[in-house]
Amino acid sequence: MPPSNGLDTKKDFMDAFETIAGDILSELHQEPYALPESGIKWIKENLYYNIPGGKMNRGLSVPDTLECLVGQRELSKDERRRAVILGWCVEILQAFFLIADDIMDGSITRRGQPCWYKKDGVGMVAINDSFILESIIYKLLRKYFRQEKYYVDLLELFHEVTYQTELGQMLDLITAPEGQPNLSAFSMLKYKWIVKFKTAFYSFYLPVALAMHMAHITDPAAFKLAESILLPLGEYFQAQDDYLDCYGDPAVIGKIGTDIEDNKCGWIINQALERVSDEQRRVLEDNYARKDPACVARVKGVFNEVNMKQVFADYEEASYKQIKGLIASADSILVNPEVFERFLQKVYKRQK
Ligand code: GPP
Ligand code: MG
Ligand code: MG
Ligand code: MG
Repeated sequence: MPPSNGLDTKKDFMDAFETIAGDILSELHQEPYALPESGIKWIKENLYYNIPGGKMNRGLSVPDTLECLVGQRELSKDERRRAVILGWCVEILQAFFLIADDIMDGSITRRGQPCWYKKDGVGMVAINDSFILESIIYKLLRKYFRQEKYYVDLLELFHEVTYQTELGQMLDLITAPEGQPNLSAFSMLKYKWIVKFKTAFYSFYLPVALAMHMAHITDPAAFKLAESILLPLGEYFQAQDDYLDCYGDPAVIGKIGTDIEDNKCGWIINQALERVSDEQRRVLEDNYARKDPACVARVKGVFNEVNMKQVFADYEEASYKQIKGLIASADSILVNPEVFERFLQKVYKRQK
């Protein structure tokens, strides 16, 4: 369930963005940076264009999780403020990934506006802009957490999760060579590996693990338990993303799907391959990975013939039950299961 004070939390969260952006820009005004005004303007636009504007589920879940973890008492003002900063660090990591991912995937829109690299005058400067966002995470961690005993844990966590995501992105890309469909290179096993690494660690494990560090949890078994529920939840979340890439409404999801054109080893194609006849498989082989709308339509035609909407609806129910089961059997002494329940409710049957 969302927290009872959900609305205030969102407002607090947005207010903190202004503080963070102010921190970054004012440091750049001063020595040793003394960044020329054109650079200040550019970074400001990078920050405001790319960081806010999403669902902010990942970021909001840091204070939300911390609240669950401390149990009965209220968070102090300082604890909340710092959990919110960590939440923004997750959102900044996400913005860094998305700028780069949209270039690699050749995407057109994101969050209902042109992808950053597609904007007039931006182009490949976007690559460097994504690197800058990554660096800003470490500026903020240093500014707000350097004195904490768990500072190194935060650094190591961000570094490890970034590495995991990059490995996932790598396999996502090399399994999808441009214009060269090879459907026999796909499998559900490979799919599960890709999505665990490219999505689940940073989107689900990271926000919870950050809050756990803030709550001074140190038992490795507690982190393992969190992983054992959040990684399957992340897999289900990415399957939804893949489903929405094909069947979602661009006006609602804020992006135009490219997975079929991009030869992606996604959830729908893998599931369809388990259900097609030889003839349907040939249609997929001849039309997958082609940037021609008629080819995309033929691929979608086969998906419809093998009932992928229903297959996904069944998968969604089965995933929900599976994750409910994981939560029910989790050791509640290690982590309050409400942490996982809130996440599950946020993503179950999402349309965007
Ligand atoms: C989601 O894949 C995965 C990412 C955004 C991680 C990118 C990682 C990098 C190291 C750049 P996706 O392409 O399906 O996402 P979307 O549908 O939002 O484009
Ligand atoms: Mg993408
Ligand atoms: Mg991608
Ligand atoms: Mg996608």
